[in-house]
Amino acid sequence: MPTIPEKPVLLTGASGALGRQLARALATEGWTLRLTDIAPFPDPLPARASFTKADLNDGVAILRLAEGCGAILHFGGVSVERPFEEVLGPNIRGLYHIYEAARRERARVVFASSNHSIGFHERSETIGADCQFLPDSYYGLSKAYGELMGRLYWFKHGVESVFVRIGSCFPEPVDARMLATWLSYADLSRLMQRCVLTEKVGLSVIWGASNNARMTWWRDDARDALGWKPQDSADPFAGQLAGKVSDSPVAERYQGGGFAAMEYSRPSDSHG
Ligand code: 15L
Repeated sequence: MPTIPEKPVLLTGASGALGRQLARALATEGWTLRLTDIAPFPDPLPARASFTKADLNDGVAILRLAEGCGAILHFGGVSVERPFEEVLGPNIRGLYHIYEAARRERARVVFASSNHSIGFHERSETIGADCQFLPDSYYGLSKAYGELMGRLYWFKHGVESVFVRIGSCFPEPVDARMLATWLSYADLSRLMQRCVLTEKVGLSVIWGASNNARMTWWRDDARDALGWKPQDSADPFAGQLAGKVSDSPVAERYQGGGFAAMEYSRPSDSHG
């Protein structure tokens, strides 16, 4: 089984928290990386990596960056809830530039989607990867849009995609919700390796959470086909975090937590 991709891999959002982790981890595996972000890369450049500052709004820059790449790990764009106008450029137009570049290079896209694309599912539900999109924010809506764009480019152009609906990828879980949603950096890095190195992925969806006992919300994804088995777990943090809940009934009701509660104004008599 190969451990190094044949062609360079483009990583967008390289200067963000997850991008920096992946740049370091994948370079250590011997990968040749092309890093890009709108912000400067804050770390020493890893071996075999180059960095180019670019805006996802700039389609020509993205096409150039992707030249000769076999896969695009798309972690760029706005990563939290922002006003619609701020999400539009990087997350909507930028996605189009990523998929156009992938089409031209016949490259695979690994898209950092989010649990916020389905965040209005209730915590009492268990949903499969083919569940309805229920975005909880403009940010979550942009992730659902990205997954739909991937479907368009697969059926129309044969561009493969893995959509990773990331839960909460942080150094450690920090509240009760993350006892379910936490994804360790190491599990993320191992997942990215499987996303790129698996021979065929077609259209695949992965729930991006570690092996957490409280993760009863999500099931039936493509992990077995990709050969990904999360090894870390939020469980050892349960004692200290189980009581760390928010004071918002809306946040506690829905899988998206605080994102669902933000700017929430639905009258209670409109609930089914
Ligand atoms: C995300 O998609 C965000 O990028 C991250 O900041 C967290 O809020 C995470 O979801 C989460 O749901 O915990």
